[in-house]
Amino acid sequence: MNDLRNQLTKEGYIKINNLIDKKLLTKINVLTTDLVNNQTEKEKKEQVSTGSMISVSNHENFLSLIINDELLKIFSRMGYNNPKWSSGYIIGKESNSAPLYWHTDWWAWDDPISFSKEPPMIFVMFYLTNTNKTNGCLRVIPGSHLKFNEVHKYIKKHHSHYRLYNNPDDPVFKSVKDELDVTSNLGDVIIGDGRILHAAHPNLSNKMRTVVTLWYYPDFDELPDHIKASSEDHHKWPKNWNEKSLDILKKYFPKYEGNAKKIKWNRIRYE
Ligand SMILES: O=C(O)CCC(=O)C(=O)O
Repeated sequence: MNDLRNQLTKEGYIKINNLIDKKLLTKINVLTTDLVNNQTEKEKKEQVSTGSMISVSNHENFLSLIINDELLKIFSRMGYNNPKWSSGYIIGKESNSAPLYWHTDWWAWDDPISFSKEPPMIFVMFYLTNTNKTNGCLRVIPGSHLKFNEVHKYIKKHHSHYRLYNNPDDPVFKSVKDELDVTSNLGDVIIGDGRILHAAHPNLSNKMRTVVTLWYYPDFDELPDHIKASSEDHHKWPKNWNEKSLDILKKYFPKYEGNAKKIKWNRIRYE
């Protein structure tokens, strides 16, 4: 196994510096800033802790990140030669906004696959500005994709509850001793095991801080049938893209046509 794959397996995340064309990201940032600013007051109130949650499937321009040659080369270096993309969000944290709560992105915590060494699902984060502790960079608990951590015990409710940021004193928003800040520069990507505990600092700067997070199944075809079947609820096939873009996306979109029974989603790890 190569270094990147080793590090992802051991720590639960990796950062690749200077991978994505900065001009492309700057253009995308203009679009995302518009989209975030155009949210309704209701949407803003429902997403105080996360910041905006706008699906990339609504906008064709995100194909350049979803099927990005440089990213695919990294996947291939890691031995992921047949990755499938499932969904993604534009997460814009406005100036002076709240911290993001501790969470994992994985959804099958009742299933034994959750405790396998290899990541069933990964996230790829493209931050559209440089990030640091002041403007809301990512924080992670290295190793928590595999090992149970005290912070797992803090997470008791569904995301929709924590998003409201009703109780800023809840420990899900707080810094913890095992956490590590993952700062980034424009052009870097952060790839993480979907099971790792992660959060973000509040954005205390006077500028918007946006990340585009995309989720992939690095080895979809190797997953057990009931996981493939259940994963469908995560997939966001775009409705309004043109035929050419959909045709490109098709090859990277997960497909399961068997009859396996879906399992119940569980986003909370209890042990
Ligand atoms: O907003 C961030 O910095 C992190 C986003 C995140 O945790 C996620 O997309 O799962």
